[in-house]
Amino acid sequence: MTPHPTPFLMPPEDFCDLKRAQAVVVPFAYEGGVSYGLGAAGAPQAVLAASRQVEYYDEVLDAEPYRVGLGTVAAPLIPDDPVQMLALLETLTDELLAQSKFPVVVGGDHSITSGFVQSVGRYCPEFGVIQLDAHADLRDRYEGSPHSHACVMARIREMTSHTLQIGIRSMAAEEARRVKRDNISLCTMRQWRLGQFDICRALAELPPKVFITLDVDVFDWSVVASTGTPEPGGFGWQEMLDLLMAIFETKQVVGVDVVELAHQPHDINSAYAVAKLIYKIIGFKFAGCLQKVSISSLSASADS
Ligand SMILES: [Mn+2]
Repeated sequence: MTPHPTPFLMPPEDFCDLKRAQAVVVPFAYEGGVSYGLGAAGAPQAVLAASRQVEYYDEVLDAEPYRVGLGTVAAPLIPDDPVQMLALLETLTDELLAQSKFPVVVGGDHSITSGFVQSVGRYCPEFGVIQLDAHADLRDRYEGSPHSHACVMARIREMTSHTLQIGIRSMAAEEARRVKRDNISLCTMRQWRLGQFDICRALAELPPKVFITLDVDVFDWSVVASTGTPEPGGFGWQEMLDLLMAIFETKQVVGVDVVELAHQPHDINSAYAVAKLIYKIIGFKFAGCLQKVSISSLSASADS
């Protein structure tokens, strides 16, 4: 795999070597599956650029998560055809999962997720998928295509029935019927707000290994404003970090993707929030093996 010339976070050179990296960021700039706003193709580059402003140190974990090894692969040339695009992402994530690395794919639109999940299925005989999203994405087809971003959870449910959807506040009657018929585990934004959804039980019902797909439209616009199909009234920043921390504490998360940032040049906040979110996620994943910053290492860095 080729390393990215300007990797995520720009860690010191030893720490972004792909061979020793435990976490690997994959920029995947595809937007052939969108139905409304454009900008997803520019998102990975904007996130990499914004990541240079993110501090190495995490004040909650009291550690520098990049020290586990945080690499970034070069942005691949992505075919327009959705089937070929999915096959390419599957090959990329296959290679990382085969080396027991923790892949974090930065989209791109949500249609890319089924390529990643396909390879997760190859390495984990049983796994669940947690979708954090404003939309249920359960339509079988949208605008004639089974590969639209509006159908991604329908495709994923063909690979595993163990799914959990959180943050939902926009869906069609066709999708609601499907949720009822197939008894799909789904927490609407309102149920979340009112505390009417038993998240602990829903997590316990999933297999130990899970994949997380995070559509940034799950957030409130005060956190991420630039997204392809925006919906008002989403998750707050700290609220989402607390939910993610709870997931990482109870599940073995094998991979994550963060999709649907639709980068707009006038909005630097959204790309920064996504970059910081990705670094937080990597910190949660490796929280158990991170060394806390000690007084001696602080004085050592002050001397250098
Ligand atoms: Mn969405």
